[in-house]
Amino acid sequence: MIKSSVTIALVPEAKGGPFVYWDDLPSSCAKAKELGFDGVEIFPRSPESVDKNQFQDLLSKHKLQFAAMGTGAGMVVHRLSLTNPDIEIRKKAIDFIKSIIDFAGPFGTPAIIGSMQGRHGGDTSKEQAIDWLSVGLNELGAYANQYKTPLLYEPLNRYETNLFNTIGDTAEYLKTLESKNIKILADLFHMNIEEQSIHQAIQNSGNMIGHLHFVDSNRQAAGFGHMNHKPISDALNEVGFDQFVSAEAFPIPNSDEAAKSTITSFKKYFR
Ligand code: LER
Ligand code: MN
Repeated sequence: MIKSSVTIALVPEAKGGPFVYWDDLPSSCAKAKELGFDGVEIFPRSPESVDKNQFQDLLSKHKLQFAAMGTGAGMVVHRLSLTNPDIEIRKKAIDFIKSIIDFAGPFGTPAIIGSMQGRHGGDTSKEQAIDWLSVGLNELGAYANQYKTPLLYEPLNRYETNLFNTIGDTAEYLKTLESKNIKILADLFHMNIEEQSIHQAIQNSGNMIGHLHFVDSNRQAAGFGHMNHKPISDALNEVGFDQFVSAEAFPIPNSDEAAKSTITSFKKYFR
Protein backbone atom coordinates (compact mmCIF):
# COMPACT_ATOMS: atom_id res chain seq x y z
CA MET A 1 0.00 0.00 0.00
CA ILE A 2 1.25 3.48 -0.87
CA LYS A 3 2.10 5.51 2.26
CA SER A 4 1.86 9.24 2.99
CA SER A 5 4.62 11.42 4.39
CA VAL A 6 5.34 15.08 5.03
CA THR A 7 8.67 16.94 4.98
CA ILE A 8 10.23 18.61 8.03
CA ALA A 9 13.18 20.95 7.35
CA LEU A 10 15.67 21.56 10.15
CA VAL A 11 18.12 23.72 8.18
CA PRO A 12 17.86 27.49 8.80
CA GLU A 13 20.03 28.13 5.71
CA ALA A 14 17.34 26.47 3.54
CA LYS A 15 14.61 28.97 4.59
CA GLY A 16 12.35 29.73 1.65
CA GLY A 17 12.73 26.16 0.34
CA PRO A 18 9.88 23.77 -0.55
CA PHE A 19 9.37 22.08 2.80
CA VAL A 20 6.05 21.85 4.62
CA TYR A 21 7.11 21.90 8.28
CA TRP A 22 10.06 23.77 9.70
CA ASP A 23 12.45 23.86 12.67
CA ASP A 24 10.48 22.19 15.41
CA LEU A 25 10.66 18.39 15.25
CA PRO A 26 8.31 17.59 18.20
CA SER A 27 5.47 19.88 17.07
CA SER A 28 5.90 18.91 13.41
CA CYS A 29 5.67 15.20 14.27
CA ALA A 30 2.59 15.86 16.42
CA LYS A 31 0.94 17.73 13.51
CA ALA A 32 1.85 14.97 11.04
CA LYS A 33 0.16 12.40 13.28
CA GLU A 34 -2.88 14.57 13.99
CA LEU A 35 -3.50 15.03 10.25
CA GLY A 36 -3.11 11.32 9.55
CA PHE A 37 0.25 11.03 7.77
CA ASP A 38 1.94 7.64 7.88
CA GLY A 39 5.44 9.05 8.10
CA VAL A 40 7.81 12.01 8.07
CA GLU A 41 10.77 12.89 5.85
CA ILE A 42 13.42 14.97 7.55
CA PHE A 43 16.00 17.34 6.13
CA PRO A 44 18.59 17.95 8.89
CA ARG A 45 21.59 20.30 9.04
CA SER A 46 23.75 17.27 9.89
CA PRO A 47 23.06 13.89 11.53
CA GLU A 48 24.60 15.17 14.78
CA SER A 49 22.10 18.03 14.87
CA VAL A 50 19.18 15.61 15.36
CA ASP A 51 18.67 14.13 18.82
CA LYS A 52 18.30 10.48 17.84
CA ASN A 53 16.66 9.34 21.06
CA GLN A 54 14.19 12.19 21.04
CA PHE A 55 13.34 11.48 17.38
CA GLN A 56 12.92 7.77 18.08
CA ASP A 57 10.58 8.61 21.00
CA LEU A 58 8.55 10.94 18.77
CA LEU A 59 8.20 8.27 16.09
CA SER A 60 7.06 5.66 18.63
CA LYS A 61 4.76 8.03 20.54
CA HIS A 62 2.97 9.13 17.35
CA LYS A 63 3.31 5.76 15.56
CA LEU A 64 4.96 7.51 12.63
CA GLN A 65 7.35 5.93 10.16
CA PHE A 66 10.64 7.55 9.15
CA ALA A 67 10.13 7.85 5.38
CA ALA A 68 13.41 9.33 4.14
CA MET A 69 16.30 11.59 5.15
CA GLY A 70 17.67 14.36 2.92
CA THR A 71 21.35 15.15 2.39
CA GLY A 72 20.84 18.59 0.81
CA ALA A 73 22.47 20.40 3.75
CA GLY A 74 25.77 18.99 2.48
CA MET A 75 25.35 21.33 -0.48
CA VAL A 76 23.38 24.19 1.08
CA VAL A 77 25.46 24.52 4.26
CA HIS A 78 28.83 22.96 3.40
CA ARG A 79 28.96 23.44 -0.43
CA LEU A 80 29.80 19.75 -0.97
CA SER A 81 28.89 17.79 -4.09
CA LEU A 82 29.70 14.44 -5.67
CA THR A 83 30.82 16.18 -8.88
CA ASN A 84 32.98 18.99 -7.43
CA PRO A 85 36.30 19.20 -9.37
CA ASP A 86 38.23 19.07 -6.06
CA ILE A 87 38.78 15.47 -4.95
CA GLU A 88 38.89 16.50 -1.28
CA ILE A 89 35.44 18.07 -1.59
CA ARG A 90 34.09 14.98 -3.36
CA LYS A 91 35.48 12.83 -0.51
CA LYS A 92 33.84 15.09 2.09
CA ALA A 93 30.58 14.86 0.14
CA ILE A 94 30.73 11.05 0.27
CA ASP A 95 31.54 11.14 4.00
CA PHE A 96 28.64 13.52 4.69
CA ILE A 97 26.19 11.27 2.82
CA LYS A 98 27.58 8.21 4.65
CA SER A 99 26.90 9.96 7.96
CA ILE A 100 23.26 10.46 6.92
CA ILE A 101 23.03 6.81 5.82
CA ASP A 102 24.44 5.78 9.23
CA PHE A 103 21.71 7.78 10.98
CA ALA A 104 18.80 6.65 8.80
CA GLY A 105 19.91 3.10 7.98
CA PRO A 106 19.22 1.51 11.39
CA PHE A 107 15.62 2.79 11.09
CA GLY A 108 15.35 1.03 7.70
CA THR A 109 15.13 4.48 6.11
CA PRO A 110 16.77 5.55 2.84
CA ALA A 111 18.92 8.66 2.32
CA ILE A 112 18.20 11.01 -0.59
CA ILE A 113 20.76 12.43 -3.01
CA GLY A 114 19.27 15.55 -4.58
CA SER A 115 21.25 18.75 -4.80
CA MET A 116 24.45 16.94 -3.71
CA GLN A 117 24.73 15.45 -7.19
CA GLY A 118 25.99 18.87 -8.37
CA ARG A 119 26.45 19.72 -12.06
CA HIS A 120 29.01 19.89 -14.85
CA GLY A 121 30.49 23.08 -16.29
CA GLY A 122 33.65 25.20 -16.32
CA ASP A 123 36.59 22.83 -16.74
CA THR A 124 34.43 19.79 -15.95
CA SER A 125 32.89 18.00 -18.94
CA LYS A 126 29.55 16.24 -18.62
CA GLU A 127 31.30 12.90 -19.10
CA GLN A 128 33.76 13.68 -16.30
CA ALA A 129 31.02 14.81 -13.93
CA ILE A 130 29.01 11.65 -14.60
CA ASP A 131 32.13 9.52 -13.97
CA TRP A 132 32.60 11.18 -10.58
CA LEU A 133 28.90 10.82 -9.84
CA SER A 134 29.12 7.10 -10.66
CA VAL A 135 32.08 6.62 -8.32
CA GLY A 136 30.11 8.29 -5.52
CA LEU A 137 26.84 6.47 -6.19
CA ASN A 138 28.53 3.05 -6.43
CA GLU A 139 30.31 3.57 -3.11
CA LEU A 140 27.21 4.96 -1.39
CA GLY A 141 24.84 2.36 -2.86
CA ALA A 142 27.09 -0.38 -1.46
CA TYR A 143 27.35 1.47 1.85
CA ALA A 144 23.56 1.73 2.21
CA ASN A 145 23.27 -1.98 1.45
CA GLN A 146 24.65 -2.86 4.91
CA TYR A 147 21.35 -1.53 6.34
CA LYS A 148 19.29 -3.22 3.61
CA THR A 149 18.06 0.22 2.55
CA PRO A 150 18.28 1.64 -0.97
CA LEU A 151 19.94 4.93 -1.80
CA LEU A 152 17.50 7.38 -3.42
CA TYR A 153 18.76 9.41 -6.38
CA GLU A 154 16.61 12.35 -7.43
CA PRO A 155 16.70 13.76 -10.98
CA LEU A 156 16.16 17.53 -10.79
CA ASN A 157 14.89 20.03 -13.34
CA ARG A 158 17.26 21.82 -15.73
CA TYR A 159 17.57 24.90 -13.51
CA GLU A 160 19.01 22.82 -10.66
CA THR A 161 21.24 20.30 -12.46
CA ASN A 162 22.51 19.57 -15.96
CA LEU A 163 23.27 15.89 -15.26
CA PHE A 164 19.97 13.98 -15.43
CA ASN A 165 16.60 15.70 -15.71
CA THR A 166 14.12 12.99 -16.68
CA ILE A 167 13.13 9.72 -15.05
CA GLY A 168 13.85 7.79 -18.27
CA ASP A 169 17.42 9.13 -18.65
CA THR A 170 18.03 8.49 -14.96
CA ALA A 171 16.76 4.92 -15.20
CA GLU A 172 19.02 4.20 -18.19
CA TYR A 173 21.99 5.70 -16.34
CA LEU A 174 21.37 3.79 -13.10
CA LYS A 175 21.30 0.52 -15.07
CA THR A 176 24.94 1.17 -16.08
CA LEU A 177 26.12 1.40 -12.45
CA GLU A 178 27.76 -1.41 -10.56
CA SER A 179 25.57 -0.85 -7.51
CA LYS A 180 22.05 -2.14 -8.01
CA ASN A 181 20.94 -0.56 -4.74
CA ILE A 182 19.97 2.85 -6.09
CA LYS A 183 16.34 3.78 -6.61
CA ILE A 184 14.85 6.85 -8.23
CA LEU A 185 13.16 9.59 -6.24
CA ALA A 186 10.49 10.93 -8.61
CA ASP A 187 9.61 14.53 -7.72
CA LEU A 188 6.40 15.64 -9.44
CA PHE A 189 7.59 19.27 -9.47
CA HIS A 190 10.72 18.45 -11.48
CA MET A 191 8.76 15.99 -13.66
CA ASN A 192 6.16 18.65 -14.43
CA ILE A 193 8.96 20.73 -15.99
CA GLU A 194 10.90 17.96 -17.72
CA GLU A 195 8.66 15.04 -18.72
CA GLN A 196 6.59 14.74 -21.88
CA SER A 197 4.11 12.77 -19.80
CA ILE A 198 4.39 12.29 -16.05
CA HIS A 199 2.26 9.16 -15.89
CA GLN A 200 4.01 7.54 -18.87
CA ALA A 201 7.42 8.20 -17.30
CA ILE A 202 6.17 6.39 -14.18
CA GLN A 203 4.78 3.52 -16.25
CA ASN A 204 8.07 3.15 -18.15
CA SER A 205 10.40 3.11 -15.14
CA GLY A 206 8.06 2.26 -12.27
CA ASN A 207 10.06 -0.66 -10.94
CA MET A 208 13.01 1.69 -10.34
CA ILE A 209 11.09 4.33 -8.37
CA GLY A 210 11.61 4.09 -4.61
CA HIS A 211 10.09 7.35 -3.32
CA LEU A 212 7.99 10.20 -4.65
CA HIS A 213 7.81 13.91 -3.84
CA PHE A 214 4.11 14.73 -3.91
CA VAL A 215 3.36 18.30 -4.87
CA ASP A 216 1.36 20.40 -7.31
CA SER A 217 2.32 22.17 -10.57
CA ASN A 218 3.39 25.39 -8.78
CA ARG A 219 5.31 23.58 -6.04
CA GLN A 220 2.52 24.30 -3.59
CA ALA A 221 0.82 21.42 -1.78
CA ALA A 222 -1.14 18.93 -3.86
CA GLY A 223 -4.57 20.49 -4.39
CA PHE A 224 -3.31 24.08 -4.74
CA GLY A 225 -2.20 23.92 -8.39
CA HIS A 226 -3.38 22.51 -11.71
CA MET A 227 -1.59 19.16 -11.86
CA ASN A 228 -3.83 16.21 -12.70
CA HIS A 229 -2.90 13.71 -10.00
CA LYS A 230 -5.35 11.02 -11.07
CA PRO A 231 -3.34 9.51 -13.99
CA ILE A 232 -0.27 9.75 -11.74
CA SER A 233 -1.82 7.75 -8.89
CA ASP A 234 -3.23 5.29 -11.46
CA ALA A 235 0.26 4.80 -12.94
CA LEU A 236 1.82 4.32 -9.50
CA ASN A 237 -0.79 1.70 -8.62
CA GLU A 238 -0.34 0.02 -12.00
CA VAL A 239 3.43 -0.41 -11.51
CA GLY A 240 2.89 -1.71 -7.98
CA PHE A 241 4.56 1.22 -6.21
CA ASP A 242 4.19 0.69 -2.46
CA GLN A 243 6.53 3.24 -0.90
CA PHE A 244 6.07 6.83 0.33
CA VAL A 245 4.54 9.77 -1.48
CA SER A 246 5.97 12.60 0.55
CA ALA A 247 4.81 16.21 0.55
CA GLU A 248 7.72 18.41 -0.51
CA ALA A 249 5.98 21.73 -1.11
CA PHE A 250 6.10 25.37 -0.08
CA PRO A 251 4.34 26.12 3.23
CA ILE A 252 1.78 28.29 1.41
CA PRO A 253 -0.40 29.80 2.80
CA ASN A 254 1.17 28.17 5.89
CA SER A 255 2.50 24.79 6.97
CA ASP A 256 -0.78 23.46 8.37
CA GLU A 257 -2.86 24.41 5.33
CA ALA A 258 -0.24 22.89 3.02
CA ALA A 259 -0.21 19.69 5.08
CA LYS A 260 -4.03 19.54 5.18
CA SER A 261 -4.37 20.01 1.41
CA THR A 262 -1.75 17.29 0.89
CA ILE A 263 -3.49 14.73 3.08
CA THR A 264 -6.89 15.52 1.54
CA SER A 265 -5.39 14.98 -1.93
CA PHE A 266 -3.57 11.87 -0.75
CA LYS A 267 -6.82 10.32 0.48
CA LYS A 268 -8.62 11.30 -2.73
CA TYR A 269 -6.03 9.71 -5.03
CA PHE A 270 -4.42 6.95 -3.01
CA ARG A 271 -7.17 5.61 -0.70
C1 LER B 1 15.30 20.10 -4.82
O1 LER B 1 14.67 20.78 -5.83
C2 LER B 1 14.52 18.92 -4.40
O2 LER B 1 13.58 18.55 -5.01
C3 LER B 1 14.98 18.23 -3.21
O3 LER B 1 14.16 17.15 -2.95
C4 LER B 1 16.40 17.74 -3.37
O4 LER B 1 17.33 18.49 -2.75
MN1 MN C 1 12.37 16.85 -4.37
